[in-house]
Amino acid sequence: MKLTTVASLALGAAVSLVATGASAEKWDMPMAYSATNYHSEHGVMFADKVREYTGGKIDITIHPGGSLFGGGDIKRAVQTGQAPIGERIMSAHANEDPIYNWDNLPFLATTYPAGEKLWQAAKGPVNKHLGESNLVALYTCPWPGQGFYFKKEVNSAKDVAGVKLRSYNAATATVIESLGGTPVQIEAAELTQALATGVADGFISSGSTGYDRKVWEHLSHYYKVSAWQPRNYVMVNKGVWEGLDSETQAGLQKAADEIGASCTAKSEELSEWYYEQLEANGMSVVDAGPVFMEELQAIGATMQAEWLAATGEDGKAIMDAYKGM
Ligand code: PCA
Repeated sequence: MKLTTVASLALGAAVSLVATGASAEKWDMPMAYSATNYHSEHGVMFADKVREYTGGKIDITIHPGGSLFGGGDIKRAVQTGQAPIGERIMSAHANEDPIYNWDNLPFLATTYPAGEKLWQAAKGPVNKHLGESNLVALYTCPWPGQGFYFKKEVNSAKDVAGVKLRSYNAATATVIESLGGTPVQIEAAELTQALATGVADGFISSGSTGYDRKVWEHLSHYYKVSAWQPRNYVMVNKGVWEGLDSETQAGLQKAADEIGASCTAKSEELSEWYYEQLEANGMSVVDAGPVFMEELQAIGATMQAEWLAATGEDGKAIMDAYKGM
Protein backbone atom coordinates (compact mmCIF):
# COMPACT_ATOMS: atom_id res chain seq x y z
CA MET A 1 0.00 0.00 0.00
CA LYS A 2 1.47 3.34 -0.98
CA LEU A 3 -0.20 6.39 0.39
CA THR A 4 1.00 9.95 0.17
CA THR A 5 0.91 11.93 3.39
CA VAL A 6 -1.78 14.17 2.00
CA ALA A 7 -3.99 11.26 1.01
CA SER A 8 -3.51 9.58 4.39
CA LEU A 9 -4.45 12.80 6.16
CA ALA A 10 -7.51 13.10 3.97
CA LEU A 11 -8.48 9.57 4.96
CA GLY A 12 -7.94 10.48 8.57
CA ALA A 13 -5.38 7.72 8.91
CA ALA A 14 -3.07 8.02 11.85
CA VAL A 15 -0.11 6.49 10.14
CA SER A 16 0.97 6.43 6.55
CA LEU A 17 3.00 3.56 5.27
CA VAL A 18 5.66 4.32 2.71
CA ALA A 19 6.85 1.89 0.13
CA THR A 20 10.49 2.13 1.13
CA GLY A 21 10.96 -1.61 1.24
CA ALA A 22 11.42 -1.48 5.01
CA SER A 23 8.31 -1.26 7.14
CA ALA A 24 9.02 2.28 8.38
CA GLU A 25 6.04 4.17 9.69
CA LYS A 26 6.06 7.77 8.51
CA TRP A 27 4.79 10.14 11.18
CA ASP A 28 4.06 13.81 10.56
CA MET A 29 4.64 15.84 13.72
CA PRO A 30 3.00 19.29 13.88
CA MET A 31 4.70 21.77 16.22
CA ALA A 32 3.39 25.25 17.02
CA TYR A 33 6.51 27.41 17.33
CA SER A 34 9.24 28.84 15.04
CA ALA A 35 11.57 26.41 13.32
CA THR A 36 14.56 28.15 14.91
CA ASN A 37 13.17 28.00 18.46
CA TYR A 38 14.88 25.46 20.76
CA HIS A 39 11.58 23.60 21.21
CA SER A 40 11.36 22.97 17.47
CA GLU A 41 15.09 22.26 17.16
CA HIS A 42 14.68 19.62 19.84
CA GLY A 43 11.77 18.21 17.87
CA VAL A 44 14.17 17.63 14.97
CA MET A 45 16.73 16.05 17.31
CA PHE A 46 13.96 13.89 18.77
CA ALA A 47 13.04 12.62 15.29
CA ASP A 48 16.71 11.73 14.66
CA LYS A 49 16.97 9.83 17.92
CA VAL A 50 13.69 8.03 17.32
CA ARG A 51 14.95 6.82 13.93
CA GLU A 52 18.11 5.62 15.64
CA TYR A 53 16.52 3.98 18.69
CA THR A 54 13.70 2.28 16.77
CA GLY A 55 16.05 0.94 14.12
CA GLY A 56 14.36 3.10 11.50
CA LYS A 57 10.87 1.80 12.26
CA ILE A 58 9.47 5.25 13.06
CA ASP A 59 10.37 8.06 10.70
CA ILE A 60 9.12 11.40 12.04
CA THR A 61 8.90 14.56 9.91
CA ILE A 62 8.69 17.81 11.90
CA HIS A 63 6.35 20.59 10.75
CA PRO A 64 7.18 23.67 12.90
CA GLY A 65 5.51 27.08 13.11
CA GLY A 66 1.95 25.76 12.96
CA SER A 67 2.50 24.92 9.27
CA LEU A 68 0.64 21.58 9.30
CA PHE A 69 -1.88 22.38 12.03
CA GLY A 70 -2.13 25.72 13.82
CA GLY A 71 -1.23 25.58 17.52
CA GLY A 72 -4.87 25.63 18.56
CA ASP A 73 -5.66 22.59 16.41
CA ILE A 74 -2.77 20.29 17.29
CA LYS A 75 -4.33 18.55 20.29
CA ARG A 76 -7.49 17.67 18.39
CA ALA A 77 -5.45 16.50 15.40
CA VAL A 78 -3.49 14.06 17.56
CA GLN A 79 -6.53 12.96 19.60
CA THR A 80 -8.47 12.11 16.47
CA GLY A 81 -5.53 10.48 14.69
CA GLN A 82 -5.21 13.09 11.93
CA ALA A 83 -1.61 13.30 13.11
CA PRO A 84 -0.06 10.45 15.16
CA ILE A 85 2.17 12.81 17.18
CA GLY A 86 2.38 16.55 17.88
CA GLU A 87 3.62 19.28 20.20
CA ARG A 88 1.67 21.93 22.07
CA ILE A 89 1.90 24.18 25.12
CA MET A 90 0.06 22.01 27.63
CA SER A 91 -1.72 24.80 29.52
CA ALA A 92 -3.58 25.78 26.35
CA HIS A 93 -5.78 22.75 27.13
CA ALA A 94 -6.97 24.37 30.37
CA ASN A 95 -10.04 25.80 28.68
CA GLU A 96 -11.21 22.16 28.40
CA ASP A 97 -9.91 20.91 31.75
CA PRO A 98 -8.41 23.14 34.49
CA ILE A 99 -5.90 20.46 35.58
CA TYR A 100 -3.68 21.61 32.67
CA ASN A 101 -3.11 24.93 34.41
CA TRP A 102 -0.73 23.24 36.85
CA ASP A 103 2.29 25.03 35.37
CA ASN A 104 0.68 28.49 34.99
CA LEU A 105 -0.01 29.30 38.62
CA PRO A 106 1.92 32.53 39.23
CA PHE A 107 4.60 32.29 41.94
CA LEU A 108 4.11 28.58 42.67
CA ALA A 109 7.31 27.41 40.94
CA THR A 110 9.58 30.21 39.76
CA THR A 111 12.91 28.49 39.04
CA TYR A 112 14.03 25.59 36.83
CA PRO A 113 14.57 23.18 39.76
CA ALA A 114 11.18 24.11 41.21
CA GLY A 115 9.55 23.68 37.80
CA GLU A 116 11.08 20.21 37.51
CA LYS A 117 9.77 19.26 40.95
CA LEU A 118 6.34 20.55 40.06
CA TRP A 119 6.29 18.43 36.88
CA GLN A 120 7.31 15.36 38.89
CA ALA A 121 4.40 16.10 41.25
CA ALA A 122 1.97 16.78 38.40
CA LYS A 123 2.96 13.95 36.06
CA GLY A 124 0.69 11.24 37.48
CA PRO A 125 -2.60 13.16 37.55
CA VAL A 126 -1.81 14.99 34.28
CA ASN A 127 -1.03 11.75 32.45
CA LYS A 128 -4.29 10.28 33.75
CA HIS A 129 -6.24 13.20 32.26
CA LEU A 130 -4.31 12.98 28.99
CA GLY A 131 -5.04 9.25 28.79
CA GLU A 132 -8.75 9.98 29.14
CA SER A 133 -8.33 12.27 26.12
CA ASN A 134 -6.70 9.51 24.07
CA LEU A 135 -3.21 11.00 24.48
CA VAL A 136 0.14 9.82 25.84
CA ALA A 137 2.78 12.40 26.85
CA LEU A 138 6.33 11.57 25.74
CA TYR A 139 8.34 14.52 27.01
CA THR A 140 7.86 18.05 28.31
CA CYS A 141 10.10 21.11 28.01
CA PRO A 142 9.72 24.46 29.81
CA TRP A 143 9.71 27.98 28.45
CA PRO A 144 11.84 30.47 30.37
CA GLY A 145 10.10 32.59 33.03
CA GLN A 146 7.21 34.72 31.86
CA GLY A 147 7.14 38.51 31.81
CA PHE A 148 5.35 41.44 30.21
CA TYR A 149 5.93 43.24 26.92
CA PHE A 150 4.60 46.77 26.48
CA LYS A 151 4.87 49.83 24.26
CA LYS A 152 5.38 52.09 27.27
CA GLU A 153 6.66 52.23 30.82
CA VAL A 154 4.44 50.26 33.21
CA ASN A 155 4.72 50.47 36.99
CA SER A 156 1.40 49.06 38.13
CA ALA A 157 -2.01 47.76 37.04
CA LYS A 158 -3.07 51.38 36.62
CA ASP A 159 -0.86 51.55 33.52
CA VAL A 160 -2.36 48.33 32.11
CA ALA A 161 -6.00 49.43 32.32
CA GLY A 162 -7.68 49.04 28.95
CA VAL A 163 -4.52 47.85 27.16
CA LYS A 164 -5.07 45.01 24.64
CA LEU A 165 -2.64 42.27 25.55
CA ARG A 166 -2.10 39.02 23.72
CA SER A 167 -2.74 35.89 25.79
CA TYR A 168 -1.69 32.32 24.92
CA ASN A 169 -4.00 30.42 27.26
CA ALA A 170 -6.76 30.81 29.86
CA ALA A 171 -4.32 31.62 32.67
CA THR A 172 -2.63 34.49 30.85
CA ALA A 173 -6.08 35.83 29.95
CA THR A 174 -6.97 35.74 33.67
CA VAL A 175 -3.80 37.62 34.63
CA ILE A 176 -4.50 40.27 31.99
CA GLU A 177 -8.15 40.66 33.02
CA SER A 178 -7.20 40.85 36.69
CA LEU A 179 -4.84 43.71 35.84
CA GLY A 180 -7.66 45.52 34.04
CA GLY A 181 -6.31 44.86 30.53
CA THR A 182 -8.15 43.24 27.62
CA PRO A 183 -6.89 39.77 26.66
CA VAL A 184 -6.74 38.71 23.00
CA GLN A 185 -5.88 35.04 22.39
CA ILE A 186 -3.29 34.80 19.60
CA GLU A 187 -0.88 32.06 18.55
CA ALA A 188 2.82 32.96 18.64
CA ALA A 189 2.94 32.34 14.88
CA GLU A 190 0.47 35.23 14.42
CA LEU A 191 1.96 37.52 17.03
CA THR A 192 4.09 39.77 14.81
CA GLN A 193 1.09 40.57 12.63
CA ALA A 194 -1.13 41.21 15.65
CA LEU A 195 1.38 43.75 16.99
CA ALA A 196 1.87 45.35 13.58
CA THR A 197 -1.86 45.83 13.05
CA GLY A 198 -2.67 47.00 16.58
CA VAL A 199 -4.75 43.91 17.45
CA ALA A 200 -2.54 43.75 20.54
CA ASP A 201 -0.27 46.37 22.14
CA GLY A 202 1.69 43.99 24.30
CA PHE A 203 1.75 40.44 25.62
CA ILE A 204 2.85 38.04 28.33
CA SER A 205 5.62 35.62 27.42
CA SER A 206 9.27 34.72 27.90
CA GLY A 207 12.22 36.45 26.28
CA SER A 208 12.23 33.53 23.87
CA THR A 209 9.03 34.37 22.01
CA GLY A 210 9.83 38.10 21.95
CA TYR A 211 13.15 37.23 20.34
CA ASP A 212 11.62 34.79 17.83
CA ARG A 213 9.00 37.33 16.75
CA LYS A 214 11.45 40.31 16.72
CA VAL A 215 8.97 42.28 18.78
CA TRP A 216 11.38 45.21 19.23
CA GLU A 217 10.00 46.37 15.89
CA HIS A 218 6.76 47.23 17.71
CA LEU A 219 7.39 47.24 21.46
CA SER A 220 9.85 48.94 23.78
CA HIS A 221 9.62 47.56 27.32
CA TYR A 222 10.04 44.11 28.84
CA TYR A 223 9.35 43.53 32.54
CA LYS A 224 10.83 40.39 34.07
CA VAL A 225 8.56 38.61 36.49
CA SER A 226 9.42 34.91 36.04
CA ALA A 227 6.46 33.80 38.12
CA TRP A 228 5.87 30.59 36.14
CA GLN A 229 7.46 28.49 33.39
CA PRO A 230 4.80 26.88 31.21
CA ARG A 231 5.70 23.67 29.39
CA ASN A 232 5.33 22.42 25.88
CA TYR A 233 4.92 18.68 25.54
CA VAL A 234 5.03 16.06 22.84
CA MET A 235 1.95 13.85 22.73
CA VAL A 236 1.17 10.66 20.83
CA ASN A 237 -2.26 9.33 19.92
CA LYS A 238 -2.96 6.63 22.51
CA GLY A 239 -4.28 4.12 19.97
CA VAL A 240 -1.17 4.57 17.84
CA TRP A 241 1.03 4.20 20.93
CA GLU A 242 -0.71 1.02 22.06
CA GLY A 243 -0.37 -0.42 18.57
CA LEU A 244 3.44 -0.29 18.80
CA ASP A 245 5.47 -3.29 19.99
CA SER A 246 7.19 -2.82 23.33
CA GLU A 247 10.66 -2.46 21.80
CA THR A 248 9.51 0.43 19.61
CA GLN A 249 7.76 2.04 22.56
CA ALA A 250 10.98 1.75 24.57
CA GLY A 251 12.98 3.34 21.73
CA LEU A 252 10.57 6.27 21.54
CA GLN A 253 10.59 6.72 25.30
CA LYS A 254 14.39 6.62 25.49
CA ALA A 255 14.56 9.33 22.81
CA ALA A 256 11.90 11.33 24.64
CA ASP A 257 13.67 11.10 28.02
CA GLU A 258 16.95 12.29 26.52
CA ILE A 259 15.35 15.12 24.53
CA GLY A 260 13.19 16.29 27.45
CA ALA A 261 16.33 16.66 29.59
CA SER A 262 18.35 18.33 26.84
CA CYS A 263 15.54 20.75 25.91
CA THR A 264 15.05 21.75 29.56
CA ALA A 265 18.78 22.43 29.95
CA LYS A 266 18.76 24.50 26.74
CA SER A 267 15.82 26.57 27.98
CA GLU A 268 17.73 27.48 31.13
CA GLU A 269 20.94 28.15 29.22
CA LEU A 270 19.16 30.54 26.82
CA SER A 271 16.99 32.42 29.30
CA GLU A 272 19.46 35.24 30.04
CA TRP A 273 20.69 35.28 26.45
CA TYR A 274 17.19 36.10 25.22
CA TYR A 275 17.06 39.15 27.52
CA GLU A 276 20.43 40.27 26.14
CA GLN A 277 19.07 40.00 22.59
CA LEU A 278 16.01 42.09 23.46
CA GLU A 279 18.30 44.73 24.96
CA ALA A 280 20.73 44.61 22.04
CA ASN A 281 17.76 45.38 19.81
CA GLY A 282 16.89 48.48 21.78
CA MET A 283 14.36 47.28 24.34
CA SER A 284 14.42 48.23 27.99
CA VAL A 285 14.60 44.96 29.97
CA VAL A 286 14.14 45.39 33.73
CA ASP A 287 12.59 43.67 36.73
CA ALA A 288 8.93 44.49 37.26
CA GLY A 289 8.62 47.27 39.86
CA PRO A 290 7.53 46.64 43.46
CA VAL A 291 3.92 47.81 43.09
CA PHE A 292 3.37 45.77 39.93
CA MET A 293 5.00 42.75 41.62
CA GLU A 294 2.73 43.04 44.64
CA GLU A 295 -0.33 43.24 42.44
CA LEU A 296 0.80 40.19 40.50
CA GLN A 297 1.45 38.26 43.70
CA ALA A 298 -2.10 38.91 44.87
CA ILE A 299 -3.43 37.75 41.48
CA GLY A 300 -1.26 34.63 41.73
CA ALA A 301 -2.59 33.76 45.18
CA THR A 302 -6.17 34.05 43.93
CA MET A 303 -5.39 31.94 40.87
CA GLN A 304 -3.81 29.20 43.01
CA ALA A 305 -6.87 29.08 45.27
CA GLU A 306 -9.25 29.04 42.30
CA TRP A 307 -7.28 26.28 40.62
CA LEU A 308 -7.41 24.12 43.75
CA ALA A 309 -11.16 24.66 43.97
CA ALA A 310 -11.65 23.86 40.26
CA THR A 311 -9.47 20.73 40.13
CA GLY A 312 -10.57 18.96 43.31
CA GLU A 313 -8.67 15.84 44.35
CA ASP A 314 -6.24 15.77 41.45
CA GLY A 315 -5.17 19.38 41.93
CA LYS A 316 -4.78 18.83 45.65
CA ALA A 317 -2.68 15.71 45.01
CA ILE A 318 -0.33 17.73 42.78
CA MET A 319 -0.06 20.58 45.28
CA ASP A 320 0.48 18.26 48.28
CA ALA A 321 3.10 16.22 46.43
CA TYR A 322 4.92 19.39 45.34
CA LYS A 323 4.86 21.01 48.76
CA GLY A 324 6.10 17.76 50.30
CA MET A 325 9.20 17.62 48.06
N1 PCA B 1 6.26 31.44 24.70
C1 PCA B 1 5.02 30.90 24.24
C2 PCA B 1 4.36 30.34 25.45
C3 PCA B 1 5.17 30.74 26.60
C4 PCA B 1 6.36 31.38 26.02
O1 PCA B 1 7.34 31.76 26.66
C5 PCA B 1 4.13 31.90 23.63
O2 PCA B 1 4.29 33.09 23.90
O3 PCA B 1 3.23 31.51 22.89
